[in-house]
Amino acid sequence: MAKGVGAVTLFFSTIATAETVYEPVGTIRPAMEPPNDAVDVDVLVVGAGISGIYQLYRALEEGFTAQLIEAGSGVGGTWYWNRYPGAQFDSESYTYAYLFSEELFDEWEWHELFAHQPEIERYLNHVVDKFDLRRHIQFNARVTSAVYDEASGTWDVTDGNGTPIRARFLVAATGVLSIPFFPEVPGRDNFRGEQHHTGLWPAKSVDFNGKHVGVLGTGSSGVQIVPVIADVVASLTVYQRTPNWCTPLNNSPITDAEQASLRADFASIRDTLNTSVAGFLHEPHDRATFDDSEEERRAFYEKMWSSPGFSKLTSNYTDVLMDETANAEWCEFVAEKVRSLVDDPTVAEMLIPKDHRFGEKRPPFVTDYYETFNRANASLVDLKATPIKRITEQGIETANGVRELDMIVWATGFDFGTGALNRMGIRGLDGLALEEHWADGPTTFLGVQTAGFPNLFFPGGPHAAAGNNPRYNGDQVEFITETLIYARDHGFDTIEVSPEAEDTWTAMVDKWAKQPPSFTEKSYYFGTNVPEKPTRYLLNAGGRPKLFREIARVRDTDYQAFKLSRSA
Ligand code: NA7
Repeated sequence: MAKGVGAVTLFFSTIATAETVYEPVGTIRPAMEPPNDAVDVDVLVVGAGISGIYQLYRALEEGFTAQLIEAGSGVGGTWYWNRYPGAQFDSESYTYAYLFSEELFDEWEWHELFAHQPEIERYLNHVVDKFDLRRHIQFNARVTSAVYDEASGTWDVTDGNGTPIRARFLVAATGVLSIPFFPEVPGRDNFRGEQHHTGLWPAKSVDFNGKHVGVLGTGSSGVQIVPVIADVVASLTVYQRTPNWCTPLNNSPITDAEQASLRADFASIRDTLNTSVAGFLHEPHDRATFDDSEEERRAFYEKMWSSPGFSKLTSNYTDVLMDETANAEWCEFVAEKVRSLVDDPTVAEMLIPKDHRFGEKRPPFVTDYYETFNRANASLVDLKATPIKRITEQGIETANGVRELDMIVWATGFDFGTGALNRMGIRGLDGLALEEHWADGPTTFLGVQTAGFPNLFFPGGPHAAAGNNPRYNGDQVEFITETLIYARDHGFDTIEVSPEAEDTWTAMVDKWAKQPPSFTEKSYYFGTNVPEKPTRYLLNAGGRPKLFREIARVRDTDYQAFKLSRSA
């Protein structure tokens, strides 16, 4: 499609007026009515990740005209950009996937309990094609400015190609892990070899064969890539500032019998996932640590060690995150495992966290990570003992000298939560800049709206998930869609949360962020990984129960938390 105002207007007016354009595909219904004359589109979604795709689907299903713009050239969001070797789910595949269509659930067979990135990307492409969403998506378009026009109650959005779009509602589904963070290490541009950030991994295949590779960072991304490339590289140097409590992912193929039972159990799986506290299927345990004898505890810890992914958090002893002694005992068990897996006792000690307890930071899940350090070609550098001085043309210089490298992998994380939203040029009432409104950290209502920015929603952004992300983000998309329907049914076209409702929700988040079990400020969930970012909790510390309760209250009080009006 040609770029420019005319082309975009034509595109939107075509989809809005020709009923036949919406051929019934999947469960999407035809557009019910043409859009308001003042706008090109009712709902403009930004970002083709899991939340954005779902929001596009729901908006169309409810008869709104909708369009999605995406910076990448394909769908997937996080699962499009993070295509580094080893990238994979650590929530069970079928619990992370969409649940809105039983037909989709039935026909898609996940090959692994924890799918790898290529399969995830294939799945999301399948969803987009099955429900005929692709023609509503404009790729290679990054939003550079979104300005609210109070008179018309609409958003004027421009992308990097200069294409303007006027939307009634702007849904920024831009994700929490979309702005890669590079630490301020002098000389990064001087390096003559290849360098890649895990969160911006190139689409073309990266050749590790016979190369001397340095991996910086040992969060979830670093510990996933390390064991996968170890076989082919000439040497692998892992630069670790802080070790994490890594436990086995315990991935496995999904057998035909398991596929059949997943299909048969769809309704109960969906019900559990739609209501469970953390969005997983894992059964919570019913015993506290010291209810059991030492021998029973040992056997239980072994069971946990062999259990899939997050069950070490969700199905562990009930007090493991609450009670210091209980936590310390589980940590000691994990530490012993590390010592048993790593041949060199000095390296094993380096890999055992000393500055935080299990669950105080987001725990990564691993496959053969610890064992990698038994290889002759792998080594671990402790950056606390020997900090990086600079990147040179040849490699990385620490207090111990320069290690020459062919490639540097930056697995150094993200400007989490607010990074993307604060960079979109969002201007609300009276030209208020979102990044100024949030200068001390984000303030939201339900993690979907902020006062002063009418008709702007941001599912899956700050104050959203703490658990299996698509489940929480899906709750928010559902709530946003319901709110748009409510406004339409009552003749309103402007929706803005009241400052009081926002203050109450934000105060709840800030209060609960400090209650155990909680992440510490060492966690990037407080933004402390990015210099000069305000230290403020970026998730919904009240979790899903508080979200459900507040959504019910909004319904029961006839949307009192919002100012609903009709634009001039
Ligand atoms: P994370 O979990 O934020 O990990 C980033 C890693 O990079 C972590 O080990 C950091 O060490 C390290 N880092 C950051 N800055 C530096 C500097 N300046 N020097 C050395 N090391 C540094 O990001 P991931 O991509 O691994 O995971 C993000 C999420 O993706 C994850 O939680 C899952 O949800 C999936 P630190 O711990 O700060 O000392």
